[in-house]
Amino acid sequence: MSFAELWAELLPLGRDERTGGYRRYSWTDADAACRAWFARTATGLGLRTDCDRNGNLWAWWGWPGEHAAIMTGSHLDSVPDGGAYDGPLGVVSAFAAIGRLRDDGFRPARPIAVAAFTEEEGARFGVACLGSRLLTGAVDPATARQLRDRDEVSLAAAMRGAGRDPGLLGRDDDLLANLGACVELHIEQGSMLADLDAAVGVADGIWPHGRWRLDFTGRPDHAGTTRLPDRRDPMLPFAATVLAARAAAEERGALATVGKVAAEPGAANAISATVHAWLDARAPDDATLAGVVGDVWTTAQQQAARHGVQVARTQESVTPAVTFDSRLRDRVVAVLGAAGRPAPVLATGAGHDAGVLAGRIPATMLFVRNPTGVSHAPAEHAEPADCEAGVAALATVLADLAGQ
Ligand code: HGY
Ligand code: MN
Ligand code: MN
Repeated sequence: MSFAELWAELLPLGRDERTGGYRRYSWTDADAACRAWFARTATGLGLRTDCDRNGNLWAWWGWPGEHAAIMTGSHLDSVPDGGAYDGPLGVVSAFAAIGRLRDDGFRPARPIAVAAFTEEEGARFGVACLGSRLLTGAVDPATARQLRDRDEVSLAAAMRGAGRDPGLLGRDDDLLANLGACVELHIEQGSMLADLDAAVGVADGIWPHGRWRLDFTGRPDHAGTTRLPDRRDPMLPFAATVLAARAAAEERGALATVGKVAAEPGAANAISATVHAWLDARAPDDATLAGVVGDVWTTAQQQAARHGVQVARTQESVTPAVTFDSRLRDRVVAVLGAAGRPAPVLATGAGHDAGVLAGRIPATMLFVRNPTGVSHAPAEHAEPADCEAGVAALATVLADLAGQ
């Protein structure tokens, strides 16, 4: 099947009609529909499919064992009202590239595996790249089983509800031993390729980044009768903390965002009891990231004390700086150049499963041009011709890496 046909089949799954965004959260009905699409597509290509102990999906061209596989793919889950391309572009392109190699009569000397990692966005259970972190042992399985979504459903319960055994979660060295290298294709989540007038780029590294939950606990009371000096309003230190995040990012040349907040109990005419806020921070190096988070935390504590509010901080996930394997990167750049597809090398502030796997196996990424740079939003887009260029580039790279 062509890229366009595969893309069209996946496109309606998990799409919210009102916003036009995707709500593909792990272990939900939308996720199950995406998983069924993955299995159907892989089977149609004659690939053997498998779900690993951590819920990640695999499709194998050739048998793992004698030679370590070249793995590609990405993820199918989304942020709330995410775009169509972040994740799925890498999975669809992987299947399309394999179809193209098959049609060209290519016979891999080493296996090729397509992966779809679970909960890459951490949109339901809070930990980004949860599936690849569990696979590599970067997350403790007992802790992961206890993660809870906004309705207090644990990951263990959600997996059981989807027919999976959460008792099997954890580092999987046998599977990792079958993987020789990772090449994840992804839409660019910025506009560097558009500025460079290039359809496809190669990743150099990923900025260190992480997310932290801040819980401000005050005293709920009446909005119309409580005198201002008597209030312990958690909204006030929260608001100061949002502004501090912006200031710290500006001062240190970093990025900091509070994109999610929940005030409880949430009455318009009452002072809140608690405010939960999530800080996402990213920086060019680990020390700068620590500086930003330290600045924000200092303000949160000072402002909480000033307003008689308690504040607590929980680190939900942190990924240190990733520098992708330079030999693999150079080889990919050379192979694409030789094929008449020159690809510039880019760094990114967005996190990826390839960045987690890079700690265990040589990894690299291909980026596909995003004309506006918008991502994590319904307007995220890539032109069909650029998607085809991505498939061609991925097929070229896979033929090189799996051909000997
Ligand atoms: O949030 C990220 O950086 C990625 O898009 N998951
Ligand atoms: Mn994303
Ligand atoms: Mn992604």
